[in-house]
Amino acid sequence: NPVNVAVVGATGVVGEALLAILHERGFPVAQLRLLASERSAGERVEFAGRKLLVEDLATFDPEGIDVALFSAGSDVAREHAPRFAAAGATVIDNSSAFRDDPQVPLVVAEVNPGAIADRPRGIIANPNCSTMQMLVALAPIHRAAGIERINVATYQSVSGTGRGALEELGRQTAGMLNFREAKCEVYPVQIAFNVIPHGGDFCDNGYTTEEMKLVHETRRILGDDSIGVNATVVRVPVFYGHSEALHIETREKLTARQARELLQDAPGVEVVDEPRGGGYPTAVTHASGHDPVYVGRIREDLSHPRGLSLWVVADNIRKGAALNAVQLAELVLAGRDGTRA
Ligand code: 2RA
Repeated sequence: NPVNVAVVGATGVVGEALLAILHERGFPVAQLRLLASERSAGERVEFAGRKLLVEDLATFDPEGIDVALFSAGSDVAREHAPRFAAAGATVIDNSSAFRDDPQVPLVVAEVNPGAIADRPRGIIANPNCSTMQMLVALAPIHRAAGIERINVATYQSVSGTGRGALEELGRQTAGMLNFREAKCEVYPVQIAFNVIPHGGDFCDNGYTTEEMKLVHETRRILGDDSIGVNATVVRVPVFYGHSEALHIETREKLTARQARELLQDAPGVEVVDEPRGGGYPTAVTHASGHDPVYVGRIREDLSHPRGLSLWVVADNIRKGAALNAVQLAELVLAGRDGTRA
């Protein structure tokens, strides 16, 4: 049966993708309410050929909302998600606000969908985009051979930082091609024609919060605190699509062929792995605007008897955020009317 849906952060990059994906997937929407900050309230956003009014979150009464999709940052989620849940909505939050909360399941639709059943706070947390794509690729390998250690270097597109970062990359690129100085407002240093080894904030241990998300979220979602994760997060001058170079060590030996076959059958994965120019996935040629997590460059690590290297690419706004949130909402509805997805 159609349900009443609220999208909080409706004017953001992920908010826009949430609306597009709800429509594309024919999510059964009865009433759709678009919520954002006072600054954005009053704008109109398109959904299914209609222009809907964006309302002010601060004064919105969530009574009657069945599913609330939040993509408005941690502060907004902490302040408003509990009141939506208290009013009876199931909240699916894209921020990091509740990812460490034992009373809030942290769920990747293809990896641990059953976890959504236990949500005492009425809130479900969507993992970080970089974790999402990594675990869609690694979960099948972990189940088959047990993963002991993951070394990951990410190449994260600027859309992960938001609309302002997309504009900054565009402005700097055009400016530099016209011999103008690069103005840095969103990033601490120039992003055009550069790569920046910094995502989020710095921690006392020398890692950044973006890197520590990969550590904590991986262990929680795979349910194994013994997995070692060593991450380096890098921002790259790409608009959409995160790429990741993974080097893993498995408990049992897995050959490249076995890994490739596992991944070819894995839900949400598309293997692009040919030893030729273009025989691998990239943000521009494959991921941007599409739903699968693409995996290529699958090879046995020459330096370790049970090592595997692979290259994982996905659209960080779609599968990395909006698509998974809608998939979780579909699972909630399926669970609601008893027909397990
Ligand atoms: C980023 N994963 O890419 C973070 C937030 N989306 O900046």
